[in-house]
Amino acid sequence: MRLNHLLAAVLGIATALASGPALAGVTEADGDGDQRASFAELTALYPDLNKADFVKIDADSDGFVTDAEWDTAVASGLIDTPAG
Ligand SMILES: [Ca+2]
Ligand SMILES: [Ca+2]
Repeated sequence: MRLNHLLAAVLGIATALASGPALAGVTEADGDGDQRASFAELTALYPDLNKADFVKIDADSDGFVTDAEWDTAVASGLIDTPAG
């Protein structure tokens, strides 16, 4: 059904818009859609990110960064957000 595809696309855009203003962060980096960003996914988007910083961002040390962890890291100044 075409309509379902269109609806899914619209919902996807709405979700992306609602996820935050300046910084998409985890959502943008999440290549496999599991709502978490692995080190590989994050470095694909932020090549300057090093493992030490990733470990700091990954507050519960499960090897993935969630939106909450990312927001906390941004709020605490751990992540240098790109200017703009
Ligand atoms: Ca992912
Ligand atoms: Ca984590």
